[in-house]
Amino acid sequence: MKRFEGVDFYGLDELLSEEEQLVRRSIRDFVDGEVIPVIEKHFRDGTFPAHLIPQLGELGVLGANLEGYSCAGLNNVAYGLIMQELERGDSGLRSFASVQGALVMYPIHAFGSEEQKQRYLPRMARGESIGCFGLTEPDYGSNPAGMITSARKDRDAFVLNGNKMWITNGSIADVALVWAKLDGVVRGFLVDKGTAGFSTTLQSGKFSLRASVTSELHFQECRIPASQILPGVSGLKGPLSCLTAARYGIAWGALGSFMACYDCARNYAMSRIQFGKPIASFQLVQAKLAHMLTELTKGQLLALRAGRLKDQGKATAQQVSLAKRNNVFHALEAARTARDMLGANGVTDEYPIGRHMLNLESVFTYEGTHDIHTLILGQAITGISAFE
Ligand code: TGC
Ligand code: FAD
Repeated sequence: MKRFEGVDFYGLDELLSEEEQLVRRSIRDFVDGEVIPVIEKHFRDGTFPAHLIPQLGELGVLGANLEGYSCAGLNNVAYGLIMQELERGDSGLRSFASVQGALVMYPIHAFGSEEQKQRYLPRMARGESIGCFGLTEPDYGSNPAGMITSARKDRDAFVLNGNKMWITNGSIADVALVWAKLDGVVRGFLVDKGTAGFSTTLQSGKFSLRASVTSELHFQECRIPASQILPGVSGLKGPLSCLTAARYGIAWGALGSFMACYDCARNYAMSRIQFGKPIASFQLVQAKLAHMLTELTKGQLLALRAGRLKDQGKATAQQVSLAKRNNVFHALEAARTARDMLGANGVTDEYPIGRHMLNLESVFTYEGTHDIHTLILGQAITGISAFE
């Protein structure tokens, strides 16, 4: 199989450290060797390649940018490059890693008690325990502030009631981080698999992220020890700061899908003959490739700068929104263009483009829809919130 060599039109590799390039190489090789050979079948069958989880742990992918507790402690650019390479394989694999690392391990690391950190983080870093993040509800997606799921204190316990929907990893998770209102204030609760009153159902019928588990979570008088509340945060900024961590990874991840589509379309255009010539020789086809490469390069610059700012502790949530919004939009646009460039072959799963294109429809919607990020930027520009 041909080794993927990346796309670097602007010499950005010169801005990466040796360690960052090594990390990227190891995940790139893993994706070429272990993911790409099996992913189309998983997508077709609607199954998650769970056999890869121990290797993700060994490679240090899970919670890679966290310090201590068996986490790799990499910088945010190396972490971003990991997300990029995983999503070049499949958005479902990157989703798994995003949820595990940014949406469950990060909040335990940032807001958990020492006992919670010791109990959950090392096993999650090794891939021995899986997490899911329950924020979205059937009636509250873009507006999580309205959530209905509630918690009430009862002696030495909290009792949860409500339903969460569209939860990645839900049915395979050992622990669910569930956001619920306690006396009207949003709080995070760690609910272990098997707790009485907690059940999950698999959501089927997806044409997108088929190689990823998506579930509903149900809580009915679900009683958890009082020690399972995240002590370090209250209010909506708890879940929203997790989202900022995950959206950063998605800004990089989308570049992986983008590169896979660009690379495939370019190779196809070079070898597909019509009217006696490779289609790559036609000006309209070249224009499509030029547009893709331009947007890919701009997206790479954005992601790299966001990573350097994050490493300096200076990246704002609004800057992350801009990068997620831009990079996912252009990755999806490129996937659709690449699909067109392959003609009828673009609608088969002999090529990865259709799968990336369908996956990116979810990525466009989750972690804040494109329009929600537009409004976050609108507020940053004008100082006026469109949500109130
Ligand atoms: P608002 O009044 O603006 O803010 C409430 C409090 O939160 C703070 N805050 C943030 N903190 C950290 N990071 C952010 N991005 C933050 N945004 C806001 C804010 O400062 C405030 O703090 P305080 O101390 O004053 O209380 O909240 P709002 O209710 O007006 O909502 C704003 C809005 C609409 C932007 C927000 O609700 C939003 O982002 N909605 C989108 C929901 C979303 O993205 N859901 C994703 C669910 S998880 C998922 O999709 C996983 S997919 C699997 C995968 O990742 O692969
Ligand atoms: P809605 O909020 O109903 O939005 C519908 C449309 O209305 C969108 O176009 C939106 O942009 C638009 N809209 C909404 N409000 C406004 C406004 N004020 N102004 C203008 N337009 C507006 N959630 C989790 O908590 N955990 C997970 O692990 C998770 N994984 C997911 C996996 C998949 C495969 C998918 C598809 C979703 C996942 N989600 C998860 C849920 C995801 O975060 C939500 O789907 C997303 O936040 C949007 O919510 P919604 O689907 O209810 O759409």
